[in-house]
Amino acid sequence: MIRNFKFRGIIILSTLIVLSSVLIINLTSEKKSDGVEYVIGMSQANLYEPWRISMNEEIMNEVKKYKNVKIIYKDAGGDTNKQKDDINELVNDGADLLIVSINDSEQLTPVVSKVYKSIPVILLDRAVEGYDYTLYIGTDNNSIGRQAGHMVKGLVGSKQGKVIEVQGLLDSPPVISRSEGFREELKGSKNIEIARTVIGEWQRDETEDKITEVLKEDKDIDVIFAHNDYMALGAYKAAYNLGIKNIKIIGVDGLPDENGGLDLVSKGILSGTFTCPTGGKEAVDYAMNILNKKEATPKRIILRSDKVTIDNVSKYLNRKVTVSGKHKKIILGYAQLKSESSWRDENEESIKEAAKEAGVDLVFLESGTNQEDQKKLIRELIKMKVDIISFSPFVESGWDDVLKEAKNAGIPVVITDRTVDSDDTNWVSSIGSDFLEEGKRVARVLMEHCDKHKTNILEIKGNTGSTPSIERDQGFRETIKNYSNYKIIKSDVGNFTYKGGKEVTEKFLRANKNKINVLYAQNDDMALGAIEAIKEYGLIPGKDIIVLGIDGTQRALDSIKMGQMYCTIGCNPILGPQLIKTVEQIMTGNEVPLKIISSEDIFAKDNSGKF
Ligand code: GYE
Repeated sequence: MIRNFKFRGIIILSTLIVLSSVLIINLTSEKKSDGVEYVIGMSQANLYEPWRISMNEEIMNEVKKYKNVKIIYKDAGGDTNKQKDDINELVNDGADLLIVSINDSEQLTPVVSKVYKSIPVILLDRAVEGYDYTLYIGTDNNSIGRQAGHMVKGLVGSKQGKVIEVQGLLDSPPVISRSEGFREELKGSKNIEIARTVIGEWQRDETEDKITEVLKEDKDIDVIFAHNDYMALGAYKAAYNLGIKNIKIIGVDGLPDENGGLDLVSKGILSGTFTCPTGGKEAVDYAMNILNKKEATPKRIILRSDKVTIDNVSKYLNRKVTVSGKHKKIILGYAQLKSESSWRDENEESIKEAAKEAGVDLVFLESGTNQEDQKKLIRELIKMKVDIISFSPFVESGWDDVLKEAKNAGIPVVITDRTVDSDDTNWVSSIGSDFLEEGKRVARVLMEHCDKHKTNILEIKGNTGSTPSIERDQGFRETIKNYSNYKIIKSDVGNFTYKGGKEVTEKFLRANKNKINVLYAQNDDMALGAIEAIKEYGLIPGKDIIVLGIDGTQRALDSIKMGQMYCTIGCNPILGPQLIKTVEQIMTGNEVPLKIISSEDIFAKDNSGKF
């Protein structure tokens, strides 16, 4: 009996295996048979918000350019459980890549993380917790809130002002960020009171009903800031129907179609709106890069959000991007100081190679050692009337003058590697790493490795005032601050050079002997210089002192293999391809992302076999 039962089981199992493989062959052959090479799955949170309808339309229009791509759309109708099912169905139907605009970030994090193990995942608008995705594309919602707050201050002036804030879906990430930015911006304005907060759920009619009730109680409102134009229109209708004409209304999204934000501003219904690009076009563009295994894909792309009022709305309404795809010979000017590190050497090489490969004329000026020297190079490029200028700012502050000179000369500026604290209207795009996260990662690796021991840390920083030096320090300190057994007992400047790292370490060891058991250098060159000093002092790196670095240079990886450095956090120097892609997009009249943030890895002793 048992033998028969087993035999029958084997038959059923093998039938299932045959059937499923036939199905897979069918699917694959079906894809192949109608010339489809790639299937993209698109999971949309809902299609009852105009902004999301616009997102899907953008995706649809972009996908049309690729004859070998099929895209399957799913609409979750605002139901997170349905979105989970939609995503699983798309994967099971053989999608080669998933684009998802998330309904609920927390609930979908494990689902996305699981899919990411098998196919690339592009997140649109809302991210998940952690980094288990290929690429995130969205806007800086805190900045949108701040800009709205700034506009409210301008509309109210110095008199007393009462404001209503209309939020979208309660506790959704964009609502939290927009509201935080909005309220931070208004904190110092004692004459402005946010009298009411209304939850409009992103919907026009719901907002109209709620604002009607509010205005019936209190007509003395000066400004209404709604987190999207759809709700702003609802607020306008409520005020209009009550005969209240003097309330100024601000929205977000800036869609071009009828009753979209641009239309409402041009008709004087809204005092202003802030563009909130959906990222649909960029998602398809990068999806094709990923599927065709083209140059390194960034980890995050932050799209620019512009303020639109009656003064500039026509520019946005008439913006027919003349994407000719063709451009005249581009002359790109790059202003670089004398290289201070092997990272810089690699970065320089990647820019030169990418320009050469793309046929872009590169005027690469390299001299000087400080900000004034770098400004001289930039001014030289302005005089040469290059098409675009790019540079890695030596320090964060003090660039307004030369950036404005380039802007006035009609030369767009792309910031690479490090960033500036100048207003983002003074430059076009920024390409580089998340230095804060790098600092946090070093601390996390340290804490995993020395979780219980008392650790006295020597920190060796890059050049003072540079973004990586500021943010790698901030990220590291933020991560260890609640753990009393991790203590930075000395922080000194090594200027990102091998020599600087060696000298700082020599000086410390002479004065303090082996009072430290961890050395955190903000780049690998300084870490390797420090290791030389540790050995000359008679101590053993990796045993007496754990050495941590950032950059992921080959020499650092070799040092980890030799047991001297413990870890290095990747900081991608290969920014050339992304820079040239951005330069070409600018020259062909395309909108380019405000920030493009690199994807990076961690290289530590316990994963040394992987590199
Ligand atoms: O970490 C360091 C270089 O700006 C990210 O500068 C770059 C840093 C890099 O000197 O090696």
